[in-house]
This record gives sequence, structure tokens and C-alpha cells, in this order.
Amino acid sequence: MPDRPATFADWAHIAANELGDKDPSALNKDYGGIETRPAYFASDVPADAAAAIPGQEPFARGVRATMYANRPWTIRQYAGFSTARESNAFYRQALSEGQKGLSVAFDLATHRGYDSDHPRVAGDVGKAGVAIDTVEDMKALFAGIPLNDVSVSMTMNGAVLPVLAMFIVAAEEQGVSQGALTGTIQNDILKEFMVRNTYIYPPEPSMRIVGDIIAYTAERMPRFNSVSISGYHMHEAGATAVQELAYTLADGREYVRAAMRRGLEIDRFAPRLSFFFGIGMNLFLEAAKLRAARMLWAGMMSELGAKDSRSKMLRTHCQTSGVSLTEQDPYNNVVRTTLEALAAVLGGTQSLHTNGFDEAIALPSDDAARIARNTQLILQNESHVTDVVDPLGGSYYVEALTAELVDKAQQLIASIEAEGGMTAAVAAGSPKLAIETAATLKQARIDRGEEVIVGVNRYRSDAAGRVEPRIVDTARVRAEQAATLEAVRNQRNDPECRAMLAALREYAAMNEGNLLEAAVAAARARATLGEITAALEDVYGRHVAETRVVKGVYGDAYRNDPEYAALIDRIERFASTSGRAPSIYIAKLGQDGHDRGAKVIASAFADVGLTVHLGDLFETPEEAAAQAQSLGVDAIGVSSLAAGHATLVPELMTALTERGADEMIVVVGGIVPQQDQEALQDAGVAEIFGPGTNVLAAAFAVLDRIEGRRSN
Ligand code: DCA
Repeated sequence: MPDRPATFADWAHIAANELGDKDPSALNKDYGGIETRPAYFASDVPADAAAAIPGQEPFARGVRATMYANRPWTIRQYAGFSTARESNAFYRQALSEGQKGLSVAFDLATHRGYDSDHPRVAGDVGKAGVAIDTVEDMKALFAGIPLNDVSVSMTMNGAVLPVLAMFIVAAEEQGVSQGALTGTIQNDILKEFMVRNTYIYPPEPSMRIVGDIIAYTAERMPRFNSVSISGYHMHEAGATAVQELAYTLADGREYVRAAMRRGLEIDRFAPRLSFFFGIGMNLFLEAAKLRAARMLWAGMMSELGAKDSRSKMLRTHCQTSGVSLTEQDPYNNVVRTTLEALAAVLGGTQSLHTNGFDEAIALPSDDAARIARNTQLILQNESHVTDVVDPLGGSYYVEALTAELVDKAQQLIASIEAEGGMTAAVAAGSPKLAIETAATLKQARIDRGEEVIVGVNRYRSDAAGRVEPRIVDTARVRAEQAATLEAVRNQRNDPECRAMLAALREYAAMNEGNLLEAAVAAARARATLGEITAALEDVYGRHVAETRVVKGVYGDAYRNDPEYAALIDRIERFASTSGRAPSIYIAKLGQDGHDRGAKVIASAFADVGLTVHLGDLFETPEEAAAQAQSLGVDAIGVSSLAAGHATLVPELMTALTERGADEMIVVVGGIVPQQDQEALQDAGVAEIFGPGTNVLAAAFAVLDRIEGRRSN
């Protein structure tokens, strides 16, 4: 044994006996630009890691000296569905069973600033979250929940002004002043333009709204976190760990700069900026990611001039990964979520959501929600992981990985800076394209079996359990919401409400005043969410994103693959007999902006030789039918990830029939529960591709259908 710290070379010497002719580097792994070796040693640990103390800058080992030994993380489950009344009952039950904080999921109609009775949102109301139209809904949502005691996070970005305003007014009418409110508003619009797509206005006015909220809360809501700078959605869209870190922190820097440009002093608002990361299955990488994030933020904030140590603390919420869940053999998801939760805890998260095991299928059932919550309770109460602060500190591997992540993320952050900062990069679309490329690569690796997913591309089982998901009756929710809306509109003082909306419009048009302050006054006068949104839309307009398809990535990964070659061949034969390639229109219907699946499919199908038209986001079924017909495509592929399909796909079929285009093949991909599958097939849908579908298999199936239809 050497009397100095061991090195990789020492190990390689010993390992040679087991490796034979194989070079040790054959065991290296690539985690999206981070290359790991099969063994780590004291010599791999950077010198500053040994000096790190929990609770001390740059906080690699945690933002608190005592961490969970003194106070465990907050169990904060993201939930919301149907009406405010039903969600309220769910929250109260959860709080009585050990949950500590609330986290509200709003439906897509609310996200995009439409009242529930708006015709564009017929398929979305109450589906992927709770429907909120007025202060009355917000009051019902928190009835019997003391808002001076329970901290509330609200995932809202597009319609952030009316939602936060209604929350403030609901609390006020519950007897809790805004200064006493604790919680977080997501208010992170930049990542919406990159991945999640629940924006409303164009980037520039959207950034003004973020700034107004930071300013308002800094002054009047000192306990409230003004932004939850989110990497989660990038993670879910397929970003690598380095991309998630770099883009999230670069977004954070952009918000700080925007607030400073308004004359706010950095240490006045920065302690209330918070973060949100996604946690996937790579246990140590994900734990190291949180450690690296804290180091990067502390450095960045010092550079920006922060003096207060609290301004440099990266406090974060984490959520286990939704895309890591599988529809096949769904009980495996309990195990996946447990491991991801452990990674978040080992990384030192402040607050955590664990997914329900049935979330690859639909909204979590009561059973799945209870098990998800209990996963955290078991970690906190039975596993003893809370007893010691940062138990991974000093691990050769984790410390080296942390340093490597910091280094690679810094390089990417520097390149964003060279592009002119994140707002400019987002406008140019470069981060979005980089994430889409990473997602397509990952899909190709899964389809080729290079990444194993148990129960999906290996170890499939016929005995896999089924689940009974929660189904929301949108028509009923819409009817109830419409009745409340009507009552509110009838009972309010209309001239006063109109005056408040006019003032809001004026603040926007003149670029003066604080928009949140005006929105609070409008909400108090019972203006609806749709009206507040529309008042600003009059001035700012609604943003329409450009859709682009990544080319070549999927095809490159498949070079030399016989099945891939067979598919290409078949498409070429089709083209030579028909005089053109088979064609498909990929549509996203309703307000569901989750477009990773649609983008990956569009990109892979284009690479195999189909003519692919990618539709705009947020189309109505009628608009999609008209587009597809005018393009003369053979098939329409609808991607549905937010439960709107049950209403929207049958409407699409009707629209096609009415236009005399019912020979067009319709396939659906995404999250479609068994119950809905039968209804969709009855409506004439040719194929349904669930999560985990191999993309080549899907392309073959679509071709079979197109050829079958043509030969009939
Ligand atoms: N010793 C003493 N006090 C502690 C300790 C400790 N070891 N750990 C935490 N605390 C205190 C904190 O200082 C904090 O009080 P403060 O707000 O007055 O400073 C309080 O306990 C709450 O702890 P914290 O760690 O801040 O946890 P949360 O209130 O749950 O906030 C945070 C977490 C990430 C900052 C917040 O933005 C959040 O909850 N985000 C959730 C976002 C979300 O749900 N998104 C859904 C998609």
C-alpha cells in the first residue's frame, strides 16, 4: 500500500488482473458531457472540498449548518384537480396525514389566462390541475387552511399576476395580511419560452411582470419567495445535468439583473429567490447536481455584488422525475421515486415532491398520493438519513463529480453570456434546441436498449399490475365553474371592476406603476382571471412560438441498424410508388404545452424519411383538422400529456368527418389511461402509443396504417 493518497493509476494496476486486455476506459460512462471513470480516489477530490463546512459559503454541503438534523425538509406535494372545493378537501386530508406545505397545480386554462367558460379551453378545465377563475375560487381553495401558518407554493408563470393577486385577496379576506404570507410563486417565465410553454405575453413584457412581482414582494411580502427558478421542466424535457444547471442559473442571473435595473438593491430581494430542480434516476449525479448548483449560485451572486450571505444561499425545492415513470409495470415507479427522493435528500433539498406511481397514466389516485407522501415520511422517520448533515461530503466520487459539474456548467454559462445573456439566448432559441437535441439522443439510446428501463425495453412482465387512475369529468367542472363565474359577474360592482381593469391596462401601456398592485385592486373588485389577462393582452398581445424540428440526431444514432435501414427502405419504396413520401401532421391540441414527445417524434420521423409538419401549440381540434387537410397529409399524430385528449380527440375526428377528410389516419401518443383508450378507439383512432413506445415501432405502425388505408 502506498503511504500517499491512492490514485487512479494505482487502481488501474490492480484492476488489470480482472480486466485482461480491456482498457479501464471501456468502463467509463458519459452523463451528457460528464465522463465518469469506474473508480475514484482521494487524489480526485479538489482541495477546497475538504475545507467545506455546511452552512458556510459557497454552501456545497448545504445552506444550513444543521440541515435535517435540526429540521427535516418540507414535504410539499404538488396537487390540484377539478374544482377548488375538491382540491381543498384533498389538501386538508394531506395536511392531516403528515404533509407540511402546500403546492398548487393549476389547470392549463388557468395557466394560459382563460376563464373556464372560454371556448378554447373546453378540453382542459380541471384536468391537470385546479380551475381558478375568481377570488371566490381562491377562497374555496384555502378554506379552513390557515394561510399565516401553512406555506403555499403556486406553480404559475403565464397568469402569474391574477393568480398571485387573487391569493393575496383571498388571504386578506381570511384575515391574514400579505406581510404574514409564507410561500413561493414560480414566476419563472424564461423557462416557459424554453420548454414548458405556458407563457401568455412576449418575452419582454413578461420580464417586466417578473420584475414587478419581485419588487412588490420585496417591499410588502418579506416572507414570500418571489421566484422559483426552475430547472425541473428542462430536466423533464430531456436536458442533461449540465444543461439544467447552466440554463437555470443563467435564468436566475437574468432575473437578478432585471430587478437591479429597476433600481432594487440586490440584498433586498435576493434572499427570497428560490430554485426548483428535477431529480432523475442517476443517484449520485443528481445529488452532486444540487451541491454544484449551490456553489455556482454563491459564486454568481458574489460577482453580482451580493454581500448578505442569505442572498448567496441557493434554497431549492425538488421533484422526482415524471418522465422516469413508466406506464408498464407501474408499481416499479414506487421504487424509482424512492431512489430519486433519496438523491434529492442526499443533495440537501429544502422541500420535496414525490410523484405518485400512476402519474405516467393519469392524475394520481388517492392511494398513489398517499404512498408518495409516505415515501418521504419513511425517509424522514425510518431511514436515519436525516441524522447526519451532508453524509456524502468527502465521498471521492461525489466530490469529484460536484467539481466536474461546476466546471462544465460554468463553461456553458459563459457561452450563454457570450450570446448576450439568457433572454437573448432564449429569443434566439439556442437552449431550446440544445435540450431538444439531448432529448432526441436519449430517446434513441433507450430505443436501442443502451439505456435499460426495467419493464419497458428489458425485463417486461405479463403479470404487471394495473392501476385505477383518477378521472376528472371536465364537462361537470366546466358547468360548475361557469355557474360561479356568472354569480361573481352578477354580484360585483361592474363600473368599479371596469375602472380597475382600465387602470391595469394604463400601467401596462404607460410602462409605469406596479402591475401586481393594479392586479390586486382588480381582483378585489372581482375581475376574473380571464379579464385581468385580457386587459394586459390588449397592450402586450399574445406570444406565438416558432416551431422547429431537430434534424439528423436520431438518424445518426441509428446508423448501421438493420431495423432502421428496413424502415428507410420501406419509406423509399412507398415514395417511389406514390410519387411522394408518406406524410404526417403532428398536433398539440388544447392548452397542453408539454411538447418534448411531439418534438422527439417529429424529429425521429423526419429522420426516417416521412414528411413531417409540426403544428403550432395550442390548436383547437378544428384548427388542426383544417391545417392537416390543407397540407394533404396521410396521418395526424396527436400528442397528449395533460389529459385533454378525452374531449379534444373525438372533436378532431368530428371535425375531419365534417370536412370530408375522414380517410386521414389519426394516431395518439402520450399519457392515455386504459379507460380513455377504448373510447378513443371507438371514435376511430387507429393507434395509441403510450409512454415508453419505441419510436421505430411507432413509425412502422403508422406506415402499416397508411399503406393499409391506401390499398383499401
Ligand atoms: N435550522 C433552523 N431553521 C431552519 C433549518 C434548520 N436546519 N432549516 C430550515 N429552517 C427554517 C428556514 O430558515 C425557513 O424559515 P425562513 O423562511 O423564515 O427563513 C423555514 O425553516 C422553512 O424552511 P425552508 O428550508 O426555507 O423550506 P420551505 O419553507 O419549504 O421553502 C423553498 C423551500 C425552496 C425555499 C420554497 O421556495 C418552496 O417551498 N418551494 C416550493 C416550490 C414548489 O412547490 N414548486 C412546485 C412545482
